[in-house]
Amino acid sequence: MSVFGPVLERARAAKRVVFVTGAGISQESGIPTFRGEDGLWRNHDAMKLATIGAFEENPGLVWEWYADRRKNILSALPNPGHAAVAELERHVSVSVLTQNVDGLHQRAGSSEVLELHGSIIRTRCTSCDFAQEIPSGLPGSPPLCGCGSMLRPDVVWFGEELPQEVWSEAMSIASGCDFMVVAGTSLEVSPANMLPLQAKRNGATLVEINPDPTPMSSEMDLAVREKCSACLPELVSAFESRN
Ligand code: BV8
Ligand code: ZN
Repeated sequence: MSVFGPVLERARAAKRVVFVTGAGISQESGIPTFRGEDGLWRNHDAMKLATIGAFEENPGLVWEWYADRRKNILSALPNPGHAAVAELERHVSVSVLTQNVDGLHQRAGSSEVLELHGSIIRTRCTSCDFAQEIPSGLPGSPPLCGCGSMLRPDVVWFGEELPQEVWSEAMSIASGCDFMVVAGTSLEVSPANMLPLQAKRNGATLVEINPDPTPMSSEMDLAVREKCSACLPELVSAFESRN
């Protein structure tokens, strides 16, 4: 019996599947989560570093922290969890609303990915609209834009608003889906943690994939207490047997 047994029929009948993912789906690619024992919060207080205040106070330290994380991310590979999400597109329409900034869903082949918290692979200017994939080996920490202002990682820091167009698109995708998989996220961070309730309000079936419970586990139709890479490939076969 598949772990997805209780929701198999609804999975097979689904027209639009949405994944809301967090650091947990990338943990098996060797990228530390935020709150786990190997978490980023452990070595640095990421709550303090992932903020505009920290960058204004010590741009060099924040830039180095991101450069360090980016190096690890660029050498990481998508894992079977990311691959299964991408594979599912062969059977049903799939959108990925990710809190991750590591680009691994795209590298695994997912075609519709909304980066709610931006991307560590992109840099943008703190004053003009210059933005680009990180050019390697830029001098300076942080490097300067052609306009003379500092460059910064193109991520959303705590206390910063999510890009308006990304957020409203994510809300409309969540409202329009009939099956949502919440994978690898503690659902601690808002407003991303509002997406599952938005989907549920509009009649979607909610599945949580997380070895640990989250504050929204009681809202889920099914909680799979497993790691993403262990069970997501099984979800794909559930859709496959539909065709
Ligand atoms: C906003 C980019 C409004 C940067 C990130 C009090 C004080 C200050 C702020 C607040 C506050 N209360 C609420 C807030 C708002 C704040 C917030 O939610 N804070 C939380 C911490 C309480 N939110 C914001 O500030 C947001 N903006 O609200 O703006 C506004 C309005 C008007 C004007 C101005 C502002 C912006 C939030 C975005 C922050 N940026 N990332 C960077 O990466 O450096 S968030 C960061 O945390 C990452 O994106 C990460 O993804 C995200 C959430 O964490 P998770 O992904 O869930 O990761 P976590 O480690 O927590 O959990 C991993 C889970 O996976 C665990 O449950 C684990 O069990 C599981 N797991 C582990 N291994 C596996 C697994 N599951 C499956 N398989 C496995 N193998
Ligand atoms: Zn500039």
